[in-house]
Amino acid sequence: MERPLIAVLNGPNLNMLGQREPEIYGRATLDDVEQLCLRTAEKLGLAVDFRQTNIEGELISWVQECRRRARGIVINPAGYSHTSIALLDALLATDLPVIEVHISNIHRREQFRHHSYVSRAATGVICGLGVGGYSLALQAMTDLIANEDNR
Ligand code: CA2
Repeated sequence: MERPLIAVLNGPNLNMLGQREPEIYGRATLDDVEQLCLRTAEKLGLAVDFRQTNIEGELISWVQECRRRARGIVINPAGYSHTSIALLDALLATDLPVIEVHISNIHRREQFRHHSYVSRAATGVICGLGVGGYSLALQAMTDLIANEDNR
């Protein structure tokens, strides 16, 4: 049987992971995060399409594409979490389970990071657990998909 495809989408500046601000985001690079997701997916029997963009419209187009091809979306919208109603609308239109991931605990940081528009479209939110949050999100997604299949 074909493995369910999960899109793991990353927003702006996450390509710089591991290169600056290690006290906030740790030392893992985005390539390390992709490897972690691929290893986790292998164990869970999922397929992963891992992407990063610095362009809001591109992120929105990828979310729209997921409607046809993916069973779920794991997304770290980065700065767009706090600004983008357009990204929220795209996620709401997918009707897919969405798990929002933040590497840092946005609630312990500046006030402007405490609110995420995207959370309104999220089945669940994981924040503050470092890059391990991506792996946890894939585990949670496995359960969400299994529950859909057993309905
Ligand atoms: O904690 C997270 O994962 C964030 O989504 C990361 C975003 C930030 O705007 C959110 O409030 C929380 C920032 C991504 C930029 O990542 C960098 C990593 C290393 C160096 C510079 C930026």
